[in-house]
Amino acid sequence: MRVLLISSNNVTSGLETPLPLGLACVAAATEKAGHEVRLLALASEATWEAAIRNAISQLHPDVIGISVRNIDDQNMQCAHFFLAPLKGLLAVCRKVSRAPVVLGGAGYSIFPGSALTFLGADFGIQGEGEIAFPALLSWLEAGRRTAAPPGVYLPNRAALQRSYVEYLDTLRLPEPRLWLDSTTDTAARVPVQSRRGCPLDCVFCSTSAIEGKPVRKRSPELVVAWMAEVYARGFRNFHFVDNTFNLPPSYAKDLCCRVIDSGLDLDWWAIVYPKWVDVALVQLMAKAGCTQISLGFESGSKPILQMLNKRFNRTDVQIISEMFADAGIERYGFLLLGGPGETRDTVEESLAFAESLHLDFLKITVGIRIYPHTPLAARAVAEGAVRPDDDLLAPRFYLAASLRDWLPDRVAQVVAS
Ligand code: B12
Ligand code: SF4
Repeated sequence: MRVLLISSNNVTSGLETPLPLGLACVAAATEKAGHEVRLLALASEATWEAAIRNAISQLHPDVIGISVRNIDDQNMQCAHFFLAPLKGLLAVCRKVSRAPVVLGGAGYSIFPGSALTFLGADFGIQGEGEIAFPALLSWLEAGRRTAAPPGVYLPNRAALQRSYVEYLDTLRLPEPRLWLDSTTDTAARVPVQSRRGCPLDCVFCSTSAIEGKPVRKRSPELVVAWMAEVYARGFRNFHFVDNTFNLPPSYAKDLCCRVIDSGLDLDWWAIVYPKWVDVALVQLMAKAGCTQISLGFESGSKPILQMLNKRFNRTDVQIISEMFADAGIERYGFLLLGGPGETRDTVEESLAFAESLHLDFLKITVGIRIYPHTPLAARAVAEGAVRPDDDLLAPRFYLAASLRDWLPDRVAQVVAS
């Protein structure tokens, strides 16, 4: 089959647009299954409509896959809902092609039923696409005679239970030629994924809908061999997109040792959970080329950390933050204010705590995006903050009622100072 894969992430609200690693993974698996594939990354196209028309008239695709990475920008003060412009994109595909349209991607996976209905596509795949998308193509080729493959959503029909690939090595990272062409800026940060899944169950988190809970790993040697291949094309900046780089710590250390042994001169960024970090890991990360980490501690108040189901305390954050500072690694801290139980006192405690860390950068978010099937969603329904039948696709946020008139201004004041 001829397959056109479109990265719809043409977000224009001033956000950094990441290279489409996820879609490239699907492209690699689809090509391996014997199909002809073209990947169109709209983020790098000035005029998306002409780009789609051109691609369709050149390829005459039998199937069009669209990657929906973002639903919104998680910004309660001025929420951008990215699915509305996506409807226009789908309309252009429909106008010039009769190929069925399949949705997938991180954002889509959180809302597999409601996003499919909203966008009016033919199929959707929740979670990783490397197995399910080629399976869907085979099913379409065979004339749809059996039930749709696991993980595939049809309009108004729930999917058969999806499964996860346990050994990620069976899903190879995509070859650079598929998505890093001669026009890609070699200064860009190339996303790299060594693990999938997060078992930590923070009350607001959507990750399990995308990647599942168990941590599934690639062999460190394969990850580093892949980075070397990308490096050989002139890229030295990477971004580990794993949810928790330091989980499990033994794996993180092994990965760093392999990078060090490879002798590659890398500069990379990772997401660190402020627990299970020791000096040895931090030193290995620094030696392997880590220059920046994001440290999502979210709060500096004990009851709020407990309410968010965080497994660390203030002392953990303090000690770990200092370790990274001592190693010369920049720390981007994140506060998430306004959740259940938050009061003016807990907010002030968190702000003072964040200041005491002397971070290199601090992002403060007011209000927590509510995702389906999370403890936060259940709480918001129980408190009457959202209706039980709200599918939460259009962005909804939790903000403690007593803080609504005060917190946004207080944070604006802090940011301005
Ligand atoms: C790393 C990360 C970032 C990094 C990206 C760095 C980089 N250079 O790549 C940074 C920090 C820059 C970032 C920024 C943002 N992010 Co972010 N990010 C992530 C994270 C943790 C991993 C994404 C990733 O790369 N995954 C690895 C790849 C391999 O997986 P994948 O893309 O999901 O692809 C797989 C499947 O989805 C599927 N698939 C993908 N495409 C397709 C297409 C088809 C047709 C099919 C069938 C299947 C399929 O198959 C792929 C392979 O298995 C996710 C959370 C998560 N765990 O997914 C959030 C996430 C995607 N981000 C999110 C958000 C909101 C943002 C921001 C808007 C935040 C902000 N306000 O700035 C910006 C948007 C930036 C932009 N312009 O897109 C949300 C999106 C949900 C939503 N509400 O919209 C997520 C889901 C986090 C969350 N809250 O749950 N992000
Ligand atoms: S640590 Fe991060 S990915 Fe894991 S559950 Fe918490 S917020 Fe989600």
